[in-house]
Amino acid sequence: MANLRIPRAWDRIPESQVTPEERYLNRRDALKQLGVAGVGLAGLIAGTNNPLAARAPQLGPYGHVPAQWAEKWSGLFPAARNEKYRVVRPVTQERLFAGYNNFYEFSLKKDKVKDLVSDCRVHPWEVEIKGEVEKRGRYDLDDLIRMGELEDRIYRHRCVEAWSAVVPWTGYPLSQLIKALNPSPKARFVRFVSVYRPTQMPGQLDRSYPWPYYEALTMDEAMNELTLLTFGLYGHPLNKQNGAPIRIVLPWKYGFKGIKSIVKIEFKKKQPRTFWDKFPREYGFYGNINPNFDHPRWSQASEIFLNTRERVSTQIYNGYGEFVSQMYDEDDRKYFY
Ligand SMILES: Nc1nc2c(c(=O)[nH]1)N[C@H]1C(S)=C(S)[C@@H](COP(=O)(O)O)O[C@H]1N2
Ligand SMILES: [Mo]
Repeated sequence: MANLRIPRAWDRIPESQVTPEERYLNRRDALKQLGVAGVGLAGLIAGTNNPLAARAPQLGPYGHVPAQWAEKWSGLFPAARNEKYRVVRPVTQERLFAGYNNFYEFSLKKDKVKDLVSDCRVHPWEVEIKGEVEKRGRYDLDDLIRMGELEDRIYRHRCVEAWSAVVPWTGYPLSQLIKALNPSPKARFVRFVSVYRPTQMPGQLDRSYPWPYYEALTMDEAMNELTLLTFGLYGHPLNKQNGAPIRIVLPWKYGFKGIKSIVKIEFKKKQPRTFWDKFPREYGFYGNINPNFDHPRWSQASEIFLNTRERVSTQIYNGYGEFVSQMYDEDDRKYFY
């Protein structure tokens, strides 16, 4: 019973917020993690007399929220919603978004990632800051999360493979961290590196990819108000499959730019290479969303909305042109793949 903390995931969700189906799935998942079955135990753990339940932080219902972060950050979640960023389509059910993941470190199969993440340890966690910046060094994530003002933002999410979702993220603008770190005027790009942990991330054993995953932005992009340094989603700390404990979210770019599980942030003079440069026809440096420039192997004119599986039209910059179009030339293909 070493895993007694895990049932907190579902016993704290207010009954009013879950459908009967969700309630069933939550309990079933939690029981599976305990390695037991039977309603008797479920009833016992969920009972209000359980002292563990009383102290429980708010955990997500769809698994693999790191319990240590959920506990340390229980006072920070959920953050206040910033209503400036509005989305017309309905929010994607967490059950869908947490079960359909691109996270090549675990698997190329989107529906399998969630089943492979449980042994990956994401606490404690440090992020190294280096390059053309004053405040270089190693930052404990529990300090880093307090270097900006957390807020909730609902953003559209669009994968380059042409599926899309609407997701409530929790984070703070990357610009707040960058200002606090005081980069030198020579810094014109920001580079990010994901964790390298082949014993816990089976996909990293596939040597056809140049692990660890790395990505980069121009300084203007990194400072843009939309660029969110992200620690949570759906009102709780990030699920492992969604990039725990820290990732980037860029709603006007294809998802591959939104690097997960970051361990290094580097300020650079020259444009850095990215993980995908090894596959030059696949995904470019900018990756801005544009229905008029197709991927070499498929159309980008429309996308499949995960909630309903309906096909909907793609919008330029995913609908965020008012915030970002000034950074690019709309006729230059280099910005749109
Ligand atoms: N480290 C790392 N970051 C990554 C990826 C990855 O495979 N590894 N996939 C990217 C892609 S292609 C997408 S669409 C998003 C998916 O994030 P999600 O699983 O939270 O939807 O993460 C991006 N960040
Ligand atoms: Mo993607």
